[in-house]
Amino acid sequence: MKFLSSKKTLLLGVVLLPVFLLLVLAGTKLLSSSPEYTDSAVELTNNVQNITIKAGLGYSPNRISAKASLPTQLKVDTSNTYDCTAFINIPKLGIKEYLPPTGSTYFNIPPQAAGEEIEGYCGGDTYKFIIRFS
Ligand SMILES: [Cu+2]
Repeated sequence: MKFLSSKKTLLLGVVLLPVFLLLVLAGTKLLSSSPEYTDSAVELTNNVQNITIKAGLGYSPNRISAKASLPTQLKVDTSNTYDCTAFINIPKLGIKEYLPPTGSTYFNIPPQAAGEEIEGYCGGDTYKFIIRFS
């Protein structure tokens, strides 16, 4: 009886330990994986960097990688946007304003040093975007 129960315990350990380790590993990976930064919304025209994001139930893209040391224009597009993203707050640029429900709004961003990040928030601080310069 005692032998059987210790064998059972061993079996349980053999089965559960890898499962446990796998879960820990998956959890660690999930925590360490940061959202992907994209430059798909960045376009260089006549040495001006144009960034276009869409506002409406979040900002898209919301992780943007841009080039440092370039004059930059941020274009925020709305299209029937009536949620909190229609209010935009970019503390570093001193911007706090309402966007039209539909349209394009342009903001000038002076050249940024490598490593700088500019964050923008919606009216309720629930949605956020980050432009990372490098
Ligand atoms: Cu919000």
